[in-house]
Amino acid sequence: MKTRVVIDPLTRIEGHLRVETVVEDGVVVEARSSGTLYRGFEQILAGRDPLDAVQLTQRFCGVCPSAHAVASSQCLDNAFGIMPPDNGRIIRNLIQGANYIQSHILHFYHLVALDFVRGPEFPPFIPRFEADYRLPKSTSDEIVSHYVQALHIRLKAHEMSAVFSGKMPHCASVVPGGVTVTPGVDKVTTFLWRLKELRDFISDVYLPDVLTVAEVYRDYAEIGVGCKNFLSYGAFDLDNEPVVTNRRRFFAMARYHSGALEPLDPAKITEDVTSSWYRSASHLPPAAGETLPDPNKPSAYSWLKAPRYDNSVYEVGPLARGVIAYTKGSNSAYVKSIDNALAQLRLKKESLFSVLGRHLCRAIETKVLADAMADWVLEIKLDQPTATRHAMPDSAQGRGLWDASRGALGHWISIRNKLIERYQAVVPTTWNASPQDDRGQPGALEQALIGAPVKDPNNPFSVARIVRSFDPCVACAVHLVTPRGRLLQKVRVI
Ligand code: NFE
Ligand code: MG
Repeated sequence: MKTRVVIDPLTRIEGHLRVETVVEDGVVVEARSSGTLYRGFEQILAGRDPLDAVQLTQRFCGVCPSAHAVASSQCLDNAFGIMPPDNGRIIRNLIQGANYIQSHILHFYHLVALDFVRGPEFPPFIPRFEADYRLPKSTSDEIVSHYVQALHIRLKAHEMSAVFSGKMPHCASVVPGGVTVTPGVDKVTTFLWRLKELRDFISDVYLPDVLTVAEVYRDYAEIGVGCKNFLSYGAFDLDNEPVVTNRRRFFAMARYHSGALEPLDPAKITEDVTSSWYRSASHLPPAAGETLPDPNKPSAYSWLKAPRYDNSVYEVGPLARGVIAYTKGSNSAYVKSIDNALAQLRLKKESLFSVLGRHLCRAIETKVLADAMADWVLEIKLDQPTATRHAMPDSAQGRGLWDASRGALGHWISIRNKLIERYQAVVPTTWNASPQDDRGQPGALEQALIGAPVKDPNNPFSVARIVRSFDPCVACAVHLVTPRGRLLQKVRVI
């Protein structure tokens, strides 16, 4: 018997995501992921001063504004033909690093832990799917206490960012050419002090909690597998090479396709709109992208477009970065941490392609990154400049390719008469939660759902766990808000 299971909206994520599955004999056989908001930022940007893009694109989202600040300023660096000096590069990395840390801690404790840990009997811990809580009460209570501690820790990460970004969310200091902040001993020590507290929390609380949950939910190392193609633009620049595909990054730019690492050619990225509510042409590269809404398009079911690389579906995010780092082997701390986690959980490398693999890689990269940031902050040279000057060209094109915490983030600009002629962003959740493309291939999240077990269609907790393992953010992904009914959680079984 076929049963249609609709979760709309899928809660505890940013924005409104609707997930519809068809379940047959206890297994998902069809899945549709729909971004249900249209935002229209790309239209807002057209005709404005290019320098506004760094501030306006940060308003896509309050969770990952730092990534938009960096991608947008790198997009303008590229259009202006400039690169930041070392200090500008390092301080952008530190601002972005602070945001990865807070975002990953937010994801585990506040967006996902309650899928696995039974909280107390009052909001926000209820309502919930009532099934499959496996941890003893004492362990659950301890992780719930860390849920509260994590709220304070995220504040520290925001403060750490604000030392150099001026404020959080929505940084003030990131500009084309670098950053406007003047570093001093006071800022470096304040940053280091906050970082020490965060590193202690990551090593002593966050990573152990993820491993504790993983141990009792080891079957989720085989659930939510996905397309097994991974793409990352990389992040955290280690040199000032102008050509981004040649630049050395702490997380490497690469693709993992059919089990092997391949270079990434950004010219092969296009966005299909057959299943999306747009009347613009399908299969356009983002640099020539158009965003013309058509809410009555019959073939469509999402406001998200479907980004594809060389017509293939790719997953982006911490698992993509983890698989690339592990296969490449050049980031030894990352490789070692993944090996340790797999050994502790008695899992094979292939188990990374799963719900658990996404959570493990997210926690591990938080530690590896926070450790590296302690070295980076000491590379700042207090008497050196932090920004390179630019001249506004009459006409230019630029692109910024950079991994946000949730994965590959691209900004593309076209400048004409010193104004923005066209601005396009392709964000991580658009890659992951995309609908079917022109060839009918389901998106990465849809593929992860197909084949998943759903024992009781009235209680589809496995679907929620798979979706949330991607850390979807629909605010980022569709860029306008239309009012909708404020349903807390609706599970419709037809
Ligand atoms: Ni709204 Fe974002 C990140 C970006 S996700 S959180 O990380 O860019 O699509
Ligand atoms: Mg877009």
